Amino acid sequence: MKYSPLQQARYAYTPKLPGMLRNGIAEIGVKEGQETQSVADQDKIKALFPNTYGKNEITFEKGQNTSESKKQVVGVILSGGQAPGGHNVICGLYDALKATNKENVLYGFKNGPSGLIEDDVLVFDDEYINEFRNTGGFDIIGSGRTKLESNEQFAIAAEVCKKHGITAIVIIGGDDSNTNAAILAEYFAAHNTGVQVIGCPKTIDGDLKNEEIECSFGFDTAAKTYSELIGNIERDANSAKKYWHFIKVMGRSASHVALECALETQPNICLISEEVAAKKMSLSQLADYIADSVEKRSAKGMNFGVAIIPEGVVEFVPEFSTLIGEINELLAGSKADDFNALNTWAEKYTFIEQGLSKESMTVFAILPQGIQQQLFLERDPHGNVQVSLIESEKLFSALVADKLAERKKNGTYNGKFNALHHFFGYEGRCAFPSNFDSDYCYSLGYNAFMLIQYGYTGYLSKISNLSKPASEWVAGGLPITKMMNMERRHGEDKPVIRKALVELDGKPFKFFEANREEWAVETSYVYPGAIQYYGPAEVCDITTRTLALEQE
Ligand code: FBP
Repeated sequence: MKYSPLQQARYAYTPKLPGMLRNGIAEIGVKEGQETQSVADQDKIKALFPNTYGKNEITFEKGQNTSESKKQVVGVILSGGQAPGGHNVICGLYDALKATNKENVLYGFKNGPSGLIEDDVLVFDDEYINEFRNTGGFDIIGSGRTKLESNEQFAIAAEVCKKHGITAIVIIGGDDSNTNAAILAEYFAAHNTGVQVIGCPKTIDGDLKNEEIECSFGFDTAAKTYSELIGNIERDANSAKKYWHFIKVMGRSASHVALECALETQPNICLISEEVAAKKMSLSQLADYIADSVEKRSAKGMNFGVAIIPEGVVEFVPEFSTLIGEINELLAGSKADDFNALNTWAEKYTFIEQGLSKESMTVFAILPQGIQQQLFLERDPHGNVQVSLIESEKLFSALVADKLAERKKNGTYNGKFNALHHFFGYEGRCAFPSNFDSDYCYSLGYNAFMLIQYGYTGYLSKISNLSKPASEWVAGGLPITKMMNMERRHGEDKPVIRKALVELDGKPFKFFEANREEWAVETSYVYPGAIQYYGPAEVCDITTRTLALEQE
């Protein structure tokens, strides 16, 4: 394999561990904190997790290692979408495991949770793992979105673990995967399998966080990658002065990524889905809001600008989510075949007109035809519209163009509006992890092994104090049940980790809110440039603006 100069250089990078984990395995002691309770629905969660509920919080500290010395055989799984730094979680886990006992073994289950059920596995050794140090991607073992959630699957998992003598499983995933990690931990404990389960918080979306887990890994690198590109586009826009750029950024439902990019680049517009839902904003209001900025800038001679659109925003527009619900109904079961049997768009349009409520038809009618057709093309395996595939950047620019045409007719606007469209998503998920993500992920993996070694199960590996230098980071563990509440999913009440959306009274949003009016009219762009891996710490080791503001 041919390596780029940067990849070769990154092999030599030594990730920074929290100060308390730096003295060698023999000097990592443990301190048990308070007993924990779930964030809500305590009685229900306790009843569902009788063996793993209410455990104590854990902090590691410099001291005598008092863990039991037994051979550990650990299996690791990467679950869900890629996030920069996943390889380093595995490297940290491997290094701690081998530093504790050379005989310890690390298995990697391939292509996500299905690897555990299918017993599709590899054994890590130095040569293999060294290829992946400080690199992006999940190709070290592959990832997948199969969910481990049924007792049948858990029983097979227990058999596979028994076959390999596995003592612990580490699941690297987002809120759903870690919810399932907690359920698996409970199952293994209830069935006396002797297999521990530890989770690690992953997702570029940044929505697996709370008072305890300060951020999920990958968010830092992905947001910085998108911000670099947005900054470059801003500078291009400000040079050519002839385009409005509509940029959709990834983040399936929460707008943390969009908000972070806005804080880093100060664009003219950034929609925040959570605000759209809270204020019950309509598509027309949102289009007017953007058109106001276009008009005001045009009046100052600036027929250019940049608007950031979060990937999931349309789902937060109340009228649009009602429309999606009705379309799902309209095409449920065999009705989809009737629809597909129609030959022309005109026939299909009549079918839609007859099936939708008057209100939803009004929303549907204002959409550009391309988006209308997308709504009927893209279905997930359950037959639902895949909202994340809707080209919302094109939707908003088309709606804004309509608004501007009206304003032109009314004589309030006389500018030029040329829109260009971008989607930044997959570009950011496998970038070389920033120094922050390299260090954070390695620490998460190293720490996960310490939790295993000390016998804990149903815990999330936790590294905190992240806005400070790594030497001041705090390592420990958090019982996953502490983050859970009951939510209605697919018609049933289920125990789940609460998803963290952007808080409208939180400091990151407040900062954005206080500045956005000025950014909408002036050209206040900031150009963050590419992620730097070498150089002064204030350039290379900075965290996100979100984390800095949250921990101010
Ligand atoms: P995870 O929640 O699994 O980390 O994935 C997040 C994400 O990157 C979203 O931002 C995006 O909507 C989605 O994955 C895309 O999924 P896929 O890779 O299946 O196309």
